[in-house]
Amino acid sequence: MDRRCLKYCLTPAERRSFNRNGYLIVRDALPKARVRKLIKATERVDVKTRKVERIGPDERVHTREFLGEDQAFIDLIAYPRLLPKVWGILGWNIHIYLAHLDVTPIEPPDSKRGVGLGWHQDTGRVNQEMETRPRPRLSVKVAYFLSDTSEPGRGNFHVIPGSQLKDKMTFPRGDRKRMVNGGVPILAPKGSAVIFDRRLWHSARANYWTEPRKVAFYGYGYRWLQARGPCDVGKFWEKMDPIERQLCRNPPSDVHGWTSPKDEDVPLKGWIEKNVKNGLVGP
Ligand SMILES: O=C(O)CCC(=O)C(=O)O
Repeated sequence: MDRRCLKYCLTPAERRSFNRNGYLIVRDALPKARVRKLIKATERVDVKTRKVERIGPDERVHTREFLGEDQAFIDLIAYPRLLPKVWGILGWNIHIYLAHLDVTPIEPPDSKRGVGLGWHQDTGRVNQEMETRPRPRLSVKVAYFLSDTSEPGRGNFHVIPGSQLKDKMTFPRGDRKRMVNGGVPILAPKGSAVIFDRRLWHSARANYWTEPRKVAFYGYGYRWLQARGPCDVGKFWEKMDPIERQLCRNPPSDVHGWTSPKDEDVPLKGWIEKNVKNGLVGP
C-alpha cells in the first residue's frame, strides 16, 4: 500500500463528527475518470443482474455478486482515500463482511411507491442479541455515490443523525416506511463517499430524479464476525497484495487466527505499525 494514503487518515474532527452523527461524508472521494469506469462497470452488472434474476426495469437491482466483475470494483477494496478512515474507526483486524451494488431506477409517473423508505439498522439479529447498551459498533459501510444525489428527491440515502446510539427508535404508528422526525436525506454528489456506522438508523428512498441512482456499498467488520455476503473476487485474487487479501477474507493458517491473529494473518496491522506514528488508529 502506498504511504501517500496516510494523508487521508481520519482527522480528530472527522472522528468527533463520526462519533456524534454516525456518518461522515467524504467529498471528491473518487476522481472523475474513476467514476466513469465505475459507472460503466455498474451498467454492465445492472444489465446482467436484471437478465439473470429477471428484475423488471422499474425494480431496484441489489446485488452482492459484483466485486469480481471489474478491476474498478476491486480497486475500492483497499481504496487509499477511504481505507485509512475505516481503519481509523475500526482498527486493523478487519475485512469485508458484505458488499453490494445498488441501482435504483427512476420511478415511473404512475408509481404507487410513495417515499419508498424502510428504516433499519444493519446486521439483523446482532441488534437483538447483544446485551450491552448502546450496542457495539462492530462494522461500518462505505457507500460510493456514482450518480448525483446532491439534492433531495434523487433516491437519496437517508439517515437519522445520532441514532447509532439509540437501540430503539419509535416510528409514527410503528411504521418504518414513513418519514420520521430527525430523518434527513444525505446530499451526496457524484464521486463522494459516505462512511456510516452499522447501528445508524438509515434507509434507501424511491428515486424521483431523471437518472437511475447508482451506489456501491463496501461493508468492513471485524474478522471474527460472520460474513453476510460473498466476497468473490474471482481471477483478481491472484494479483492482490497481502493487505487486499486480508480484506477479502484470506483464511488464517489456524482457525484461531480469526480471533487471535498472528501477524501474517493481518498484514494491515504490520503496515500500520510501520507507517502510522500518531497511534490514532482504532476505537
Ligand atoms: O440504498 C440506500 O440508500 C440504503 C442502503 C442500505 O440500507 C444499506 O446498505 O443497508
